[in-house]
Amino acid sequence: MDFDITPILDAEQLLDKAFGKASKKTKEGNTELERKKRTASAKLNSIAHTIEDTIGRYEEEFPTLEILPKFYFDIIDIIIGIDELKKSLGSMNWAKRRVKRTMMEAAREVVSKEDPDEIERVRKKAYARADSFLDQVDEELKFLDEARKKLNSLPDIRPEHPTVAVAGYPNVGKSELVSKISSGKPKVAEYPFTTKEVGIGHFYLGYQKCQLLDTPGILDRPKDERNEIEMQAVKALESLADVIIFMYDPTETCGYLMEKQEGLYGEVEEDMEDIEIIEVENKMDIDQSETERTKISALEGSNLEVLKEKIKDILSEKYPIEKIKEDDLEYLTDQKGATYDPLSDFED
Ligand SMILES: Nc1nc2c(ncn2[C@@H]2O[C@H](COP(=O)(O)OP(=O)(O)O)[C@@H](O)[C@H]2O)c(=O)[nH]1
Ligand SMILES: [Mg+2]
Repeated sequence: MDFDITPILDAEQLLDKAFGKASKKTKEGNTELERKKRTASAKLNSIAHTIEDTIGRYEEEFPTLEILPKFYFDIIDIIIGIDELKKSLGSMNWAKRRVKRTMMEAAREVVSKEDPDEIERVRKKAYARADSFLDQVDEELKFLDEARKKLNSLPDIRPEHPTVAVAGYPNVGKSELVSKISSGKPKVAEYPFTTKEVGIGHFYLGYQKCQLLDTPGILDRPKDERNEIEMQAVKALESLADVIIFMYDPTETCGYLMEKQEGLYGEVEEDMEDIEIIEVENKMDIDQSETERTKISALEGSNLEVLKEKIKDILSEKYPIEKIKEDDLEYLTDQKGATYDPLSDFED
């Protein structure tokens, strides 16, 4: 999802906007009194509409929490707080409705007055009340503007696409794999809960677009080294990932003994209870072990097709990945052996 929420004005800015527009409203009338009535009424209506439209747009642009994919719900809870977000959206809606009602009532009252001073008094009182309602939600408006900045900066991860996450200790070759398997250059994104950058790549199985995620700071170290937020992030990832590639470096040039790497595997397996894990040993160009695990070299790109087949086998149970014929494969493959991205011209 790619959020693009417009900046949210605080109370003062909203009032400036609404009062400013209203100040330009004037109406004609057969008598001076009628002109004053109609002008005051038009100003009050204008304020009601400006506030309703502006706040209404904010409400529309924020995601509907009830239908949000679980991954985003979890992420928003981590970086913003679902309860605070709900409360702030509720307050903003309250202010919108109060301002509208106050303006409408005042507009009606103005029409019934026969004294120009009375008309001004009613109008001014309504302005003061609008000011007060919006002032009461100023903090919430400011909170929502911070929230929308966080949402807008989230990397564009699509929960509807099959997702593969790569786990394993630092330096085993996760980023290298993401970049070698991806059909384009992986995007680098920042999540507020990890100091390290997350690599996001895409590849195609048949016509099915799949996401590939590097997960630094989350599944690259033992539990007892993860903080509370990283634990929550692991939960969020669990609702997103369909397959985990757990990468070992049997050469141990990454700096972690195989015994430690196997220990981490055990923890990832526990955390990602319902998710299938493919165990992969990287750096086969340097050395290979005797185990049954899939051997690859991310650096040299060796055996990546074998790995992709394994991913496909798991994913095809959940997603409609059609079996493509050899002919099609040839057509889809360019000289370098990279899979042609058939949908690249139709990027969403
Ligand atoms: N020889 C060899 N080196 C590799 C291979 N894959 C990654 N590396 C190297 O291992 C180091 C760490 O790789 P990186 O992808 O950054 O690991 P990450 O921390 O798990 O993301 C880099 O210097 C890579 O060039 C491989 O298949 N063979
Ligand atoms: Mg990395």
